[in-house]
Amino acid sequence: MTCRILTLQHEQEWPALAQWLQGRHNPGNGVESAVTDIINAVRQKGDDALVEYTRNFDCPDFAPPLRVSEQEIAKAAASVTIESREIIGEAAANIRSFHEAQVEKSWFLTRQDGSILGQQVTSVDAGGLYVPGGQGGNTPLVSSLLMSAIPAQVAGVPRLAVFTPPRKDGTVNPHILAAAHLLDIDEVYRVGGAWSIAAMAYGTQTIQPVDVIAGPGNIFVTTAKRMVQGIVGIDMIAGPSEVLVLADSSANPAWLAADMLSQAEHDALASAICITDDARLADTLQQELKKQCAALPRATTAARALEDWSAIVVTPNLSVAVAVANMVAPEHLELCTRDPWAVLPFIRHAGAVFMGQHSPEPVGDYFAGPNHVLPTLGTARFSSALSVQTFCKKTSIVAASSTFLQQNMQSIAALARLEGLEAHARSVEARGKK
Ligand code: HSO
Ligand code: ZN
Repeated sequence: MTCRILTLQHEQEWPALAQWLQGRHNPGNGVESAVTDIINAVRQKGDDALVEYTRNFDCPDFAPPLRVSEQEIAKAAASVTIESREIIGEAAANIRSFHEAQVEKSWFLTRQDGSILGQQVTSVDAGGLYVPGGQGGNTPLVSSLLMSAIPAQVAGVPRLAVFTPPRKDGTVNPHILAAAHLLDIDEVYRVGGAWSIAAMAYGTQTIQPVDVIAGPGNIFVTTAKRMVQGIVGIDMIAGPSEVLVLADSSANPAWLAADMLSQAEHDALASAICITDDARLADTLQQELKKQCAALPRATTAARALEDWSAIVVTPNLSVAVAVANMVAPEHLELCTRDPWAVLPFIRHAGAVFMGQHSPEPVGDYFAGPNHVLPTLGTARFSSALSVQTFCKKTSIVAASSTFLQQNMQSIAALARLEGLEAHARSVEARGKK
């Protein structure tokens, strides 16, 4: 019960590996039509639909209110240990200082003719933050709340609303509430699933719609986000977790196995790949994976991910390993080589890169500061981590001077007439008349 070893010899074999991993993308039969029904029900019945779905999927005795009261949030925050609160606070501070460096300023430039042109950055008015309850409440992703809320706060979003599924007894995990409390967020709904995404996009009797929805979720949540995209903005379509470890003979196989398992334990559809130029390392790593996986509390999930979507890939040299890694464009890329900084310039596509032996991926999941909501399934070829920009937009500013208008009036009118748009031409020419 461990993952396969593949030996890549010929260049033609590389794309197949990347394509195979995309196979995890398939949402399976029925997901899209089920989600369409859910969205329609929420649009028609509002809060009643939310209560009904929550009863059916999360908590059989669920009853309104949907919103968690401020007293409940404060009480839950007080109920967790001081150590937990301090650790959450430390992580939050690291995440905040990293995201503060992402802030983009508005800018203006002045032309010789006195015109001013610019780009003004503003945040959206409201963000909806999804926090997965995690497989029956077993893995409440407290860190994911920090990762979506903090960039939104740094962007200056005035209203943030958190959505998370209740546990079987109708309550929300106290650590999630403690994190919300620490971040001064008081709008929390004990509503999850695809129906919460519909509520965020369209609103209900008691829930105001938002402008951007962010945060990871299961296939139903993700499919719902894809369907409401355009009505609202979304951070990304995030798939199951993945890590690609690029290693040479200097790497420690026990550590590599531990890092691969850290992603494998997330989800049976998670993927953990090691690409190495050292065939001996591949064998030892395979043994380590077997041994360490068996000793994990979530061994069944991790073993499925290892068997189905993971591999140790042996390449003739390190540059082939880099080429294959770029083709996969993984969510997380660990460079466990003698000189990771020498490899970095050749990395073209990855959500986040972890440099060297002392940067195991979970450091980034929780604490380093960069965001852990990252592009998956090869989408790192064209997209980036959740960031302050997820919650911002840019407005172009045009302040033409009269000199500019007089000098360019004829050209503008000519272009307008070339397009057959006479009213456009007259709009500028009107300014030329005395
Ligand atoms: N590795 C996950 C994020 C996470 N890990 C949250 C632990 N908690 C994203 O791929
Ligand atoms: Zn993780």
